[in-house]
Amino acid sequence: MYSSTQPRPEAAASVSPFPAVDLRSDTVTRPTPEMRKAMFEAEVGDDVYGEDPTINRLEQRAAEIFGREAAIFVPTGSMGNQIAIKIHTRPGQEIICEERGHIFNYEMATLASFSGCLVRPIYAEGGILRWEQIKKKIAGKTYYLAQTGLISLENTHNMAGGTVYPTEVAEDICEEAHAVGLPVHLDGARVFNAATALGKPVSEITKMFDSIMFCLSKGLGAPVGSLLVGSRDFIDQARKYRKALGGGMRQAGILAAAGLIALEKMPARLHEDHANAKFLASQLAKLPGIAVDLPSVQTNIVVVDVSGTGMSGVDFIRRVSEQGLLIGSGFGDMVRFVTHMDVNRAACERALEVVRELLRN
Ligand code: TLP
Repeated sequence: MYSSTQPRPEAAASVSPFPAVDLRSDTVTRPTPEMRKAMFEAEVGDDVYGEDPTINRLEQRAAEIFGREAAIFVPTGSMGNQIAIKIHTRPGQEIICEERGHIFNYEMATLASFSGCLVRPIYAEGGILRWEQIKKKIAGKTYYLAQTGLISLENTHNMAGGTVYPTEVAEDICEEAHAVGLPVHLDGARVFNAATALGKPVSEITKMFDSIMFCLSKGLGAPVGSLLVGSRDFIDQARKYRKALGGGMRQAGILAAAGLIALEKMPARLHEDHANAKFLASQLAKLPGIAVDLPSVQTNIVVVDVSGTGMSGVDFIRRVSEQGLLIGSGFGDMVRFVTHMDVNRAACERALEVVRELLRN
């Protein structure tokens, strides 16, 4: 783990003569010229008063695209997830999610500090939970057991390598959970990547969930923002908790203007990132000491095990960063390559050359 005074290995400065290839995350993209123009020209108002026309348009479009009653703009995916958890649960309850899930590992234990809940994690092959596993972890209806309050799924599953829930598996979980009175939240930070991989609209693959969070600032390329989508009543409650968390913004239409372009136009190009990720994975798999589970590379994330190279994940990341390739860390000696709109095939080739060169030496 890294302290605040210690730089993360993936943040190391590049000494390569080439511009860095940044595959740490799809969060690193810069807004397109069209987004910047729209931000410059955005019509704005005070969103805490509900008076920002661009925010209102973005929320309405998100609700329409997901086939739901309402949506709310939030600054980050983490805030969207945590607001949903707060609404669905009561203090003292448990949340079931996959062991490598973002809400459990990367949201600063906010589900404990803000909602008073614990996680009941389950490890699932490829990050894809099945109802058979979940049902065994639901607390019995006994007064001395913390009760299960929520099931949360992640689609795509980030740290499992961008894996996609087969629609029938997710629907089975929702159906069975609802039958025992449990809500199901979707951490859909990259749900448009999932929809692209499945060749289905997001409205179809999310229709059984009680709430959905999705990010504009991952593969869709917006500089800031996520949306929480659900029923009118749910979103009315979310507005209250967004304010409680300090997420009530004012002339945020500046951000929503870029978000609208991300939402309307960027899903259509995600297949390019998926093709680049598959290309990277297939080439990395040929290199000595690097283990890649090729079938798990379904979207824009490639998680590989570098322990066979004799280097730790941290060392591997540092060594490639010195040659201008920035990649991210995963669990243990796993490292993560994420493709996005600011890296093309040539940049992927260059990234591969850096890894090949490192392993040659
Ligand atoms: N993920 C980030 C890091 O925090 C790991 C990344 O680079 O992938 N859900 C999922 C599945 C996510 O991957 C992320 C961000 C979030 C939620 C939170 O989004 P933000 O960063 O907007 O709070």
